[in-house]
Amino acid sequence: MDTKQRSRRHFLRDGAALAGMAVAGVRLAKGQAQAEKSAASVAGSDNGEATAPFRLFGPEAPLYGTPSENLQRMPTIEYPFATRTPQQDLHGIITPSGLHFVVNHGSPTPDINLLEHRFLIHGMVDRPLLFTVAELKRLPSVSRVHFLACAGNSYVDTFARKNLPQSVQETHGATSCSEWTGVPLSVLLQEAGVQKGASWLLCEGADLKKHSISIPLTKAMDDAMVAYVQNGEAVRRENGYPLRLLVPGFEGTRNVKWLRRIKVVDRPYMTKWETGVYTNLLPSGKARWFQFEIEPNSVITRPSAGLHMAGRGFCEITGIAWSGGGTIRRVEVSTNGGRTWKDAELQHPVLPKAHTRFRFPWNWNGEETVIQSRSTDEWGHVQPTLAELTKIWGVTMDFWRTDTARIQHFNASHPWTIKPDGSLRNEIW
Ligand SMILES: Nc1nc2c(c(=O)[nH]1)N[C@H]1C(S)=C(S)[C@@H](COP(=O)(O)O)O[C@H]1N2
Ligand SMILES: [Mo]
Repeated sequence: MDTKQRSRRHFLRDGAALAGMAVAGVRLAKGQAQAEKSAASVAGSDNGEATAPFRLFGPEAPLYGTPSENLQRMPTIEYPFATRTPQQDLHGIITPSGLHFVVNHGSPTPDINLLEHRFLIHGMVDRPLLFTVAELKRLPSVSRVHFLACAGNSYVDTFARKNLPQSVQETHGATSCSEWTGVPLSVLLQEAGVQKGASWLLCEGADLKKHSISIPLTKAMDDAMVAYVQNGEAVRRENGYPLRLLVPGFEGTRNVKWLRRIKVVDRPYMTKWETGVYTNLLPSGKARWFQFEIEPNSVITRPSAGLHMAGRGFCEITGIAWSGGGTIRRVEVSTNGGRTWKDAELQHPVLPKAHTRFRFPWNWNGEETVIQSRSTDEWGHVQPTLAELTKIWGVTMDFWRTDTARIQHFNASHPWTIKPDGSLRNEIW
């Protein structure tokens, strides 16, 4: 019997066993058909027959594997070159590289030749240095798990798209977490010899519009790195191949992709991205700016808006928490619209400046309710509710709703409403 026949037999036998299970059986069969269809197209089968999934195993497997289930990033409305992570479909704390969110500021991902790429350190240094990627890879390296979050995460689409159907992918899809490997920036700066009086770095990418931004020297000497690996393999092109700056815990925009130049300087350079865009103009006419660190944040990823409750009874509430300030110490969950809070369980490892997975066992009684989470980091900073954040910023609720406002560093506890019919909605309003 060849593999094809054997697989078909198993399929028939299992199918027969499931036939007795009314609803679940039908669903599974449907899902299986879907999986076969996508597997068939991945494997290049021309007829898509029932044995197709088995062609992905064994010697016929593609040399570079393909995902078993076809999850997808989704495009955003604010940038043409931006996509979001499907948080509702992910487990644990690592974001698969192919699902890491992307934000390009108006430039397409550059097609950089590995051998031709150069990285320059100059400015207030004793010895300007020019590296090839191979030369960087000869230097001492480190691997660390860190989240990367756009400062616009958890706001932009939450409010700007208020009339559209929403999911956690839209509201919180601009944070992802990877194991990054690279050279500590402190090693490179020590090699270059930073001169007295230097206090900032101007960092520049090789994209068409040369994204550039200032980093304080103290942070660069602390835990920043020039990364060339993401989750064990070369950084994805859309995430900065062949080199990206990683500034753990700092807003995404400081993490320059396609890094080609660091100039050591004695002041911030007031680039477009730190003055005009990643700032918050307040009603008073003053602006919040140079806010580097991502504050304590968290969101329930399952169940969340757009998903459907499987029925009343047991439901594991799960989600992610993160803080640029360091390690998450505590996550609390409320299942009654914020009236009372209970501790969720933190899944180990709980790593500094990384996504932390939390779980909370719950029984849904079938009634309408609101569920949400809030995190506390190692500094004791607590993620605020929307009312609390409004107070902290000294604004009114209207401020969040102004269509023209681009709000950065929004970290209010995010509520999902569960309707009696089991549907989940985003009703932060
Ligand atoms: N060269 C370059 N670096 C960049 C950007 C860019 O447009 N060009 N976007 C920044 C912004 S706003 C964010 S949020 C992060 C996103 O990183 P990712 O696309 O790898 O998720 O990259 C930052 N680094
Ligand atoms: Mo960003």
